[in-house]
Amino acid sequence: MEGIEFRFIDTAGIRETSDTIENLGIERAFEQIKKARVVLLLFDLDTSSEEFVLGQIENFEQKTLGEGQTLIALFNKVDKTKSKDFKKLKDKGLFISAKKQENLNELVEQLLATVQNESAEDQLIVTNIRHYEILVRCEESLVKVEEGLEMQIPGDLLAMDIRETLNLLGEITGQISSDDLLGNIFSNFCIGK
Ligand SMILES: Nc1nc2c(ncn2[C@@H]2O[C@H](COP(=O)(O)OP(=O)(O)OP(=O)(O)O)[C@@H](O)[C@H]2O)c(=O)[nH]1
Ligand SMILES: [Mg+2]
Repeated sequence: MEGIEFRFIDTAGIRETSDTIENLGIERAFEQIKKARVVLLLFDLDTSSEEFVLGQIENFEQKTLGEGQTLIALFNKVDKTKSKDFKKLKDKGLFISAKKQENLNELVEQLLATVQNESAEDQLIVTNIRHYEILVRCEESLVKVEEGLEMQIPGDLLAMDIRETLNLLGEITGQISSDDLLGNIFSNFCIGK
């Protein structure tokens, strides 16, 4: 969707049952859920009460899902329930009809939004080799700071490593222009006249 690849995994339906085989399927469903970035929790509106649905959503949010996982509740079969008004579910998920393909564009939008948020927050891409090298050196000096803290070395020595990190970051943000930086520019770019 929009050039982003999604991999959907269809699991067994989750419900209380004493059937051994079905329970194995449900166990597998929970294993997949643990690994998912987005969980689509699909309800059959035609046969579920609002209280049941709300309870399940809360249960998932509090007990099943971990950090960074997004839950999208889907209330399916709206084509069959046109006359009913599900007031308590209004802001809790999307009302769709898989069969009649109703409101699926809204689902696509929400899926894309979760991925776009993730890439903005978690996936900073460093495109410049000079920046990359500086960030590697930043990490080295921060590790030194961390080790220094553990060994309880004097503050002024710690400050030197912290200063070093700041200077390095300054080379990216443009706050300092060291000879190294100029050397780097002259060796990587052809600057004439
Ligand atoms: N009216 C209506 N029927 C639907 C809709 N979505 C699914 N169904 C029907 O519901 C029945 C069950 O659909 P399935 O896709 O097999 O449901 P499932 O939850 O995957 O079932 P299992 O794989 O057996 O766990 C089928 O008869 C579908 O045609 C919908 O939006 N509206
Ligand atoms: Mg199925």
